[in-house]
Amino acid sequence: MPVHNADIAAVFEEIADLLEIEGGDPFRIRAYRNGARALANLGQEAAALVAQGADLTELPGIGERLAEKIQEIVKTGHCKALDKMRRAMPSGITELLHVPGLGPKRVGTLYHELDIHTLEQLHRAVRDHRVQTLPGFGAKTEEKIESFLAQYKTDTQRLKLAAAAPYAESLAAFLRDVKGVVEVTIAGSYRRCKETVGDLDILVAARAGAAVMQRLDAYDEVKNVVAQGTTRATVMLRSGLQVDVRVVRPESYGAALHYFTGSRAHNIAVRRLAQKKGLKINEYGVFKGDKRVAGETEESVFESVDLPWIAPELRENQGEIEAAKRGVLPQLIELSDLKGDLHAHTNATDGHNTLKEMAEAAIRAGLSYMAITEHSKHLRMAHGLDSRRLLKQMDAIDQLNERLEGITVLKGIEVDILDDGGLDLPDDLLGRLDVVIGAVHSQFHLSRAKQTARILKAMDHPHFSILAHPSGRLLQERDPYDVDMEKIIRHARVRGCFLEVNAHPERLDLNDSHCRMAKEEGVLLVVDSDAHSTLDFGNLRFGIGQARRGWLTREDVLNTRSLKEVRKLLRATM
Ligand code: DGT
Ligand code: CA
Ligand code: CA
Repeated sequence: MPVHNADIAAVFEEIADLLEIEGGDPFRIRAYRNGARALANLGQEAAALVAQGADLTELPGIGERLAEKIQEIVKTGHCKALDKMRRAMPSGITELLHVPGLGPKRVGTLYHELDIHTLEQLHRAVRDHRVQTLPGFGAKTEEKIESFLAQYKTDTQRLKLAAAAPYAESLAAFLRDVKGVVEVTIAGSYRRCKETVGDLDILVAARAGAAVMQRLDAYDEVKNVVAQGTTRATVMLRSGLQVDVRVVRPESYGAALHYFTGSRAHNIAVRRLAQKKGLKINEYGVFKGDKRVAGETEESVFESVDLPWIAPELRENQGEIEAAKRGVLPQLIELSDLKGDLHAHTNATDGHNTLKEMAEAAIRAGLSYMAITEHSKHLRMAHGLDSRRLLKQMDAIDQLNERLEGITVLKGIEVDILDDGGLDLPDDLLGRLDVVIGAVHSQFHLSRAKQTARILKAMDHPHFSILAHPSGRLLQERDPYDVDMEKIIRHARVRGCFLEVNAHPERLDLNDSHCRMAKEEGVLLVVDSDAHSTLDFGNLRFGIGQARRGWLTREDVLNTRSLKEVRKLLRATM
């Protein structure tokens, strides 16, 4: 049974949650959370490391206790300690943690004070206004919980792209190994790099479907088969992810790929073009009467309606067909175009690795420059830097640059934008840095007018160069703050500063449509990892996916440029 890092991480998260609900030792809780995070970001499968007999305690964030548990989970598929904890708590209590505003501590209160351990019970309690009187709660929290529960069902069924990726890729790899299979592609919203996916759509080219269906049944992660025929199946994975599998003959592969990649709106628009030419497009091919005229490749499908191939990320019927007709499709940016990363943290604040480790990881990620941009002092939770500590880090970076070959480390800061639009560190110090990233980490609930004014004011600061995660959203957790993004984008152009496409899987911020808006306004974007560990550079691919959905080319992105050019452009903002 293949055990993925995400499975082990989920066990650790659940242990931490249960400990915290119980009111357990904070250090132990933190250890499990760090471990979960380290695993989720690990570049390789822990199971493989166990198989090689590697010393797991050498991984960041993994101590003796966690290493033992990883071994146990990989070998047995279970964690006895978790099983025991689950027996001691009502099953499903951790579900409550998905409610915004409810951390393990508050869930503990709900459980101990009102014996609430299901969403149903919670819903009833908020309706009866029994929650607002509990210690640590209030009328506002209660309202928030109620409005969330009202729309709960529709939201949680989708999975973040990065969370779906390991499941999608390992199932695709499994199917590729089946005898007679020619090709496998993960289609649907996954291929279009949407930030969340509702289900996976896996397309298989094979001469006979039955063998594929049989093997699919044997896949260990399949929890149950929802529906199955000889060429199609819908299965539910243990992770809760639903997968549609379709098998087609190789001569239909391109047509099926186009059909199952979607989006629906794009498909309809393409079919309409076909109708005008007296053609019919379906998932089996392009037909003129009964005669198949195309369909083996996607290119042939597009060609049949006189279009060039359109990248999946653009297929949302948002003007891509017109652009294709006019021959002005953008040449989309690729991961390999990135030359540097301008947003990363070290263990001087809330990162996990040292300066040197981060720089070495950036080299391994193929980058030739990177900026270290720690949090500033206002962000106490992250142990943000004050002037003295920043100066010390600047010295350390100078020293590292002298010794280290293969990369240049730039000096930066992710400085807090204060409530009044000021920046959290003195001007003369900011002026000595290579890059100043401004970020909103507080006061998310200001009115639109106030929030916009606050950010515009920060951007006016003489040393401001990049606006970090401009909307402040956390996918499925926190809505973007209310702000006039058009105004911010226009202001960025006037000021000559840049907007970030933060590649963190929970952020993907700016989003696709704002990327496109910025591009049209002539504002350069910066695709950054916001790395907090050496493993996080792997997230850049998701930022690139978002950038591609936003029609961005290499030219639209600052950090595809050489260090020399980037320095010049950054200096112009200072
Ligand atoms: P999701 O799963 O909600 O993240 O979004 P998609 O785009 O993956 O949608 P899904 O899984 O329902 O279907 C996958 C693709 O298959 C979809 O993008 C287009 C195609 N498709 C499915 N059903 C229909 C349909 O009734 N009409 C058309 N034109 N296309 C369809
Ligand atoms: Ca889908
Ligand atoms: Ca589907």
